[in-house]
Amino acid sequence: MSSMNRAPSSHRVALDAVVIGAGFAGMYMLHRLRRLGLSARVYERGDGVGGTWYWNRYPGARCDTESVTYSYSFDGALEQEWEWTERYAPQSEILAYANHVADRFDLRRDIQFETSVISVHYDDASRLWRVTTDRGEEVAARFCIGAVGCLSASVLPDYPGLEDFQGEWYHTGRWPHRAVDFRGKRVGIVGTGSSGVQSTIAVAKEAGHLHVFQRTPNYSIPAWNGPLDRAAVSALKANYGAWRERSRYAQIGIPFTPNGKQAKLVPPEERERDYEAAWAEGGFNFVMAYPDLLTDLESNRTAAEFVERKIRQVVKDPEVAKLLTPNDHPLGTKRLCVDTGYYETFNRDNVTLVDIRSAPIERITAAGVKTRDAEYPLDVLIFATGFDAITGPLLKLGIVGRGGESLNAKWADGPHTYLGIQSVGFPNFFMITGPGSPSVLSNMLMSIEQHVDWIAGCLEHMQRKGYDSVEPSRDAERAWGQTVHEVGHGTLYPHTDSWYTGTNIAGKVRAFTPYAGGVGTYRRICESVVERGYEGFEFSSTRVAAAAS
Ligand code: NA7
Repeated sequence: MSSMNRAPSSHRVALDAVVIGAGFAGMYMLHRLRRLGLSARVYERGDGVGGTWYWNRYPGARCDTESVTYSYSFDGALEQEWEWTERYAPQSEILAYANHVADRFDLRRDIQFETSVISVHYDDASRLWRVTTDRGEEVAARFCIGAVGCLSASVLPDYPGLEDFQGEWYHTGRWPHRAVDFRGKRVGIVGTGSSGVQSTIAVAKEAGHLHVFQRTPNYSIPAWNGPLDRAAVSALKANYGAWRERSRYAQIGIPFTPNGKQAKLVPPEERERDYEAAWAEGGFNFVMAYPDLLTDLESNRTAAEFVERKIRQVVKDPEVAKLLTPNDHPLGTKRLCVDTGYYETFNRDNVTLVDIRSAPIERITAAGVKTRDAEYPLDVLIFATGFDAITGPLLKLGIVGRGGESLNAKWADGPHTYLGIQSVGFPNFFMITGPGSPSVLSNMLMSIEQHVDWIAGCLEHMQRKGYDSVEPSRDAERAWGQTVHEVGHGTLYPHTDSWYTGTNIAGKVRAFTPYAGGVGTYRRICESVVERGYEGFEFSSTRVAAAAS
């Protein structure tokens, strides 16, 4: 698939920009860099575009944001011509869309596939980034853009014995490029986050028997997925611009009109009606039913109790229903799951829920999984055990900035960024949906576009002014870090163990890193920074002595 295939090794190529990752962020970044007349190369470790949607090919993989919303808005013809078939697009269709975009904008000729970046070093003397790949190649570039995604560094549990297992095993985030046959087989899934929920539903339909190993139950909201109504899509497309604009300024990048009430103050019968309506609508907007569900514990409990009642109504075995009922965190503070038929799956005769909180997995054996209480023989074992999220992919790049300071050292106590776009000490290094931006608390495509547009605007500004370097000021970074912390701690998120807070990774510092003030508020902040002459950023030039615009 690669048009650049194997590049000559050990060549030093001077480029304007290197982009790391050819997912939706890297693809659109490349497109914008070209429009600025800049030379760019994208390095991508996979053999195709699509990022998250390239890797997560597990059965049932599907986007939790509706397809008409989770798509690029930068090109009117593109959004008109592409036809989504389902309300929530399956992975295969999103990957087809990514490939369509790559072809349509002729992106592949500047993407080097099957190439991993292994180090990214800033050269103080030349003021260039030196990017090294696993193919022994080193390129020098003025700008480097980390388009590595928030959920791309998959993690396996460290149970002993995996090497002894005689069956097949897979991680959902590294699924093979071939169909895995579950028919008649004994299958185990470890993990009940979004990937576990989606794969459980799909695998249960095929497997001989499925054991779901659950450590922590999470809340799942119905998607009510199904074919898209063509007339409704045509009506939306006739006025797509207005829909996109609403997305851009909505709380999570998905159009929604909040009702403005505090859940806990609403009379119970009225609240029940509101929750029923939100449940019938389905998806993430359930947690938006009242604006205080993620900031007020008492209000949150009202929504949580509603979902808990739904679980009891759907799941026939009361013991299984109890096990599936979350009991250690407010609704939505672990990433909400969105499903079509998850709780119903546990009514099937060929599905067993195994509580590994009370009887933990002790080891993987040749035959299967051994918990404290029993051994489960398996033919296929699926790890839906998640990712080193948000900071993980950036910290794996081996980034060393000005004066030899590594990003890993600088972020040892948690990430420090200005707007989630740049970090002091790493001039001309940009992050797309980095920590300190709404990142995972948003419709990712909308947030990706916003960052790419912002970065492209900044580079254009530098071209106009003759600057060749940009970096935030220490004060701006410190103040933004404080803002992210305060806004985050005004919510219920930081108190829950989750990948949002980094507690799923042993030894990772606990920090709630996304900006939780909303996609729209964040966008306005970024816009006002530009309006004030890139307030908080410091520009310089080897040609023009300048400290700010
Ligand atoms: P998540 O949401 O991190 O879920 C991982 C699941 O795996 C979760 O239920 C974990 O339980 C469980 N897990 C992780 N490690 C272990 C071990 N060692 N033993 C048992 N269970 C374990 O990852 P997903 O891939 O589902 O979703 C990631 C995001 O991708 C998703 O939110 C969407 O944005 C798309 P825990 O809760 O830690 O007890």
